[in-house]
Amino acid sequence: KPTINNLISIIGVPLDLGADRRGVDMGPSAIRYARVREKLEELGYEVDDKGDIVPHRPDSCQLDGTKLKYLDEIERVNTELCRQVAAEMGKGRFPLVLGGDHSIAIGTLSGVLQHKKKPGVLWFDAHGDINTAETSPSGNIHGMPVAVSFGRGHDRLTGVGGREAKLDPQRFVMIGVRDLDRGEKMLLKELGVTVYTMHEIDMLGMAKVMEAAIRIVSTDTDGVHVSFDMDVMDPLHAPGVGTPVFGGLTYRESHLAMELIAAADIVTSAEFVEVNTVLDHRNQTAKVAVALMGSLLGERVL
Ligand code: 4U7
Ligand code: MN
Ligand code: MN
Ligand code: MN
Repeated sequence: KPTINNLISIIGVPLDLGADRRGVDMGPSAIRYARVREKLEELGYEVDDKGDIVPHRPDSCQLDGTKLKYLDEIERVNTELCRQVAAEMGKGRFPLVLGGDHSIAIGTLSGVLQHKKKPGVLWFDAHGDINTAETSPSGNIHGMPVAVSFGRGHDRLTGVGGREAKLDPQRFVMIGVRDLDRGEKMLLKELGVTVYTMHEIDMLGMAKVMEAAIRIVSTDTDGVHVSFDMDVMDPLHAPGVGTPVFGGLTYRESHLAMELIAAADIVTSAEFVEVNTVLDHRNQTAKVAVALMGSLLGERVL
């Protein structure tokens, strides 16, 4: 089993203020309804569901004097998420965070950084999520968590969990990317992040890509975090996401990636985000998310 003690803590974050479209706030409920706890218990884990970190809903879009939408509330929720992730890891438990929009990675990663000095990160996403206030075309904070985790971006976001606890871009790998803004391309190159776009996955195949990715995040690191944005998958397989992009991972490619991470026995925390129930069909995307969690945490056919 990939986790140290077979203990998993589920933390739900029904936040959608980081995205333009409403609906990801129901993600944690949809994932629970798709029987995440039962799946993990079948695999032999002891599961503690900590419930949700509930955001306050502002009456209107707060601009807080900056271009960043809902900065106040997103900072508050992520500060609390950071605290909870750190507390669970402090008890030797594996945090499994359910989103919610991807801005919650700010809190998850800063929580992980309270315990791990040099974690590796596997970031599955159609997008780079490495915008700053200066480069963002939308002002939506779910497009910024990667920049924030490297210490780039608004003070109030980089301050969550402390300004010193930041990730090393050398230990960060993106997989499945196919939609980057201008400023994101520049920052990715400047920082030297490894990016396996859909092109590399087509050329090499998922098995080879994951072999290389796993080598990077498990060399000279003290843990690995998996951040899985459901929009990395093709909208055919995961229609319930806020920002769908054609040409994504198939059902099997995403499972193979999870299975290879499980086999490498490296993962110490994970989050699954951006399930949008309003756009989903019969909870399909939440069910796929739960199936992927199973594979990541050691489920096998035989
Ligand atoms: B997600 C975008 F402009 N790059 O910054 C932006 F295309 O967490 C999209 O990956 C961000 O879903 C998508 O608003 C954030 C846009
Ligand atoms: Mn994302
Ligand atoms: Mn995305
Ligand atoms: Mn999205």
